[in-house]
Amino acid sequence: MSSKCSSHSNPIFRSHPMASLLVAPPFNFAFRSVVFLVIIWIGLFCIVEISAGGDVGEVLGKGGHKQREFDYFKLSLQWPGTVCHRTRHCCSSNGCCRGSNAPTGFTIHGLWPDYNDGTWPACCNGKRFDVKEISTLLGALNKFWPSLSCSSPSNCHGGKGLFWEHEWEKHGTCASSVVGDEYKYFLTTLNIYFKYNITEVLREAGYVASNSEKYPLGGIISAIQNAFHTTPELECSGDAVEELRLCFDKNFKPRDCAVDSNTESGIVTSKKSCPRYVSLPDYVSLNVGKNDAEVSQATVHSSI
Ligand code: U2P
Repeated sequence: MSSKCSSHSNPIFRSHPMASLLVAPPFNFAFRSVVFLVIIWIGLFCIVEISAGGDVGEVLGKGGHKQREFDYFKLSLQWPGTVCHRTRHCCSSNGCCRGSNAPTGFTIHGLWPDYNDGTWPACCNGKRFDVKEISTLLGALNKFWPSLSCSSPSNCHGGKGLFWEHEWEKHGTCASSVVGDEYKYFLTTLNIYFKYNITEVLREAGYVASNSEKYPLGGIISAIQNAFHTTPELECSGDAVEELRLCFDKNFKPRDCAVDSNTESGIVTSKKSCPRYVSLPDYVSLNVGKNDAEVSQATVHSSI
């Protein structure tokens, strides 16, 4: 018996590109279910990534999941003259907005435990940041580890908070086997930053903040190699140096950073790559008020 409803006899089913979906209901259902599940899975993955401030290379440990022990430290510094250039409006928590008290040399971004394969753990033990634990360090932190933005970065618990909260919860909790608790994470980072004074090394080599000079990238790298026997990692925004990173083994002896896929003999080739000649822009600070440094300190104290 020939059926008039047979797909073979119906020209619509034969010619329409979606015909195969229409003629095979069980397959159609299974296929749609798979697509649906894949979409849900991708969505959930994105939510977790975004809420932890995820980046390529990050091994997530939301909820304090155990992650493998890290291999080395990366001290990441930011050049305010470049970062602050993005400031469109001011607020008291933004170090760029301190008028004549705005930072002029490299400030701390974070001390990051990293893996040799170019990835890093994040959000490790589920502990929460408590600003009271670092109350005695706030003067130094405001000066040398300021936020250079008005936005509140994510913490590891689905919320937002201070820049220090983001750095400690995301990175510091993964370094506790070596550095210890929250207070020690900040103290250790400040000490390393003071000991390996990149701004000073560059100044001595003649590389100072300027809005007119361009410096050879090779010269900057050599100055640091000569001073600390290690090769820094550099990131730029255009030709302006934005970040400079120094790596250390777990005894805080300088070592080279893991070669990431974007790096080729010290010259980074990603979109943040530095050209052969770079600048160290001088920042003309926006001003939130006449006593900006105090405003910033007060902001932190009031949240204790
Ligand atoms: O480079 C973009 C962001 O990725 C995170 N990062 C990068 C390199 C690395 O070795 N470790 C690491 O964590 C940083 O994220 P943040 O701490 O700012 O959230 C970096 O800014």
